[in-house]
Amino acid sequence: MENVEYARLLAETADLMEIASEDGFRIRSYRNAATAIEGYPQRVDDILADPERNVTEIPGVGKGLAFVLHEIKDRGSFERRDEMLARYPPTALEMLKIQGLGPKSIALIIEHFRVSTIDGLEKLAREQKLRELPRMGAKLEEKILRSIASYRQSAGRFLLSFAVEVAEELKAFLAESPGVEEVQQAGSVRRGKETVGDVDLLVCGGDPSEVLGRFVKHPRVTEVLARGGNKASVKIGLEGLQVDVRVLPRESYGAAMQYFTGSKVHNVALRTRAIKQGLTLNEYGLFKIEGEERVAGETEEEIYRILGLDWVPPEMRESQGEIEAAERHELPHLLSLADIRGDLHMHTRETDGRATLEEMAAVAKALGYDYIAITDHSKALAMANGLDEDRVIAFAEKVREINRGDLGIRIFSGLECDILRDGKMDIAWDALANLDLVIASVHSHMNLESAEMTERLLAAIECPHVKVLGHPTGRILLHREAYPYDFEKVAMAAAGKGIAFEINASPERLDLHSALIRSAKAKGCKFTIATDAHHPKHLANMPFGVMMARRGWLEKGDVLNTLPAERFIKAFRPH
Ligand code: DGT
Ligand code: CA
Ligand code: CA
Ligand code: ZN
Repeated sequence: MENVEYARLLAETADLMEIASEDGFRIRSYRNAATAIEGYPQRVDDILADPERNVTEIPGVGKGLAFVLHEIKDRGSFERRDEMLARYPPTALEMLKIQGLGPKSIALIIEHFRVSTIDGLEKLAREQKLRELPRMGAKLEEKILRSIASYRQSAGRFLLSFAVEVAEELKAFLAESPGVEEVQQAGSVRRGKETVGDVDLLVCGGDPSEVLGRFVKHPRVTEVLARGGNKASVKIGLEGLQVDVRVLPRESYGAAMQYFTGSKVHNVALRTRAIKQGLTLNEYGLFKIEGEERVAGETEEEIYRILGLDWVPPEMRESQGEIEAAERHELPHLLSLADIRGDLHMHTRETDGRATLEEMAAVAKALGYDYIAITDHSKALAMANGLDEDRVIAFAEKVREINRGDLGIRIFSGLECDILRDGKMDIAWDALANLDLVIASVHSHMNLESAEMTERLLAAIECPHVKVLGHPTGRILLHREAYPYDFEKVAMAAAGKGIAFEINASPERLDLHSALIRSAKAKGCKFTIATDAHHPKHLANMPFGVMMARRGWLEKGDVLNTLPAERFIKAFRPH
């Protein structure tokens, strides 16, 4: 069993215990252990199997939890989980994913109506029955119906980061098959879409039946959905992510890459264009309609070239004007990961991060960065032990001191300062003035009306010390929608003041959406890309942020942390 699976059983049980309004301490200890186990570099299975070791070495895992982990390893569940599942069906867990519905309300709904599925919940809201319960009304019913709709849209989709991890592992496995020359990702993973429906892998060379026969026996495969001459579809792990694998000869590999990378709308546009030239395009190649002669197929480049187009980077293949730009030879020269010189959003033990400034700096240095900004939380986030004015000032002083030493990487003193409900900064301006980089972020009151949120953000960027708007729409992929506000108006104001939009590279956020990136760029805004790391390993998430930037057509010049340190720090508004 993988660590994520242990973590999931614990977190799930904590959720059910919350519905049962059990002791908060127990719930927290399960949640903390789940987080620690998920991020632990060694496999719980291996530790449990080793008589020389004890799982209590994992932070947050005490004796009680060690016992639970052993039980999970032995029989795939544990006593408390069984108790909870006897009381509530697993479908109750799904109800927790509906925004606007907390565990207390769910308990009430289950008790009162004996309803514990999303379908049942939807019916109750439609029939206006939820309002019979205390503290529930028409507004909440509407909200629940909206949340159910958005939940259904995201159901069956997975985070890009998870899909990439699975794809990389299977790619390496497939590449070891005899005769295989090349294995590539296609589909939405190659396009860098923030959530994906399934993983598409294309294998070049090798005997299809041999390659696929070996593939379906991979230890992470839990179910074989389909198996054809040159194609197999399987499900992976408990999560049930689908993976499609196709094995192709060299002569049509480029055509298959083009076709299966998509997007569907991009392909339709391309095929229409081919037809106008008397050509037909499919997954086997580009052919003359008359005579069926193959004119291209081995590489994507030749297909685009014969169609009179520059090769279009996969992230742009969404039929958003890229074909017209490729025709005019005006595709942007997209930013790449190697252009990034520093990471600008991260947390340390001072607040809710897991490592020290020095540990974060060492990993950032190993990644080849010239600089980082340490941006812990401000005091409004009391749960995270956010910094008050005194700690802000002391921190800025400490960073000046550190930079006099020889850390080998430049540190900027920063802060992720909460934007209060009224748009004021959570920290007094004269304290903020000591810092190199203030990121302003919303972490509370996310359900304001659009007009009020717009005013709030406009007020926030009035503060002359703010340089970046952090995770600008607050979305949590598959969980929480972006909060609504007049984005264009805020982007216009931000551009005027020299405030950058952050592209948050944390895989659960990937906040900003590509359409908003393009909209902000059109208004003259600049951007930063940053990981929002709470652990040194999160610093490795930068490629996801770069992918989002590429989906938003950004070039090196649009992104401030491509600049050398001295120019970077002067690139924002003047104080
Ligand atoms: P996903 O998996 O929902 O995140 O999105 P994709 O884009 O990976 O979609 P998927 O896996 O269904 O198919 C992979 C690509 O194959 C898709 O982007 C375009 C191509 N494709 C699939 N079905 C069709 C089709 O009916 N027509 C055309 N033109 N292309 C298709
Ligand atoms: Ca796909
Ligand atoms: Ca697919
Ligand atoms: Zn934040």
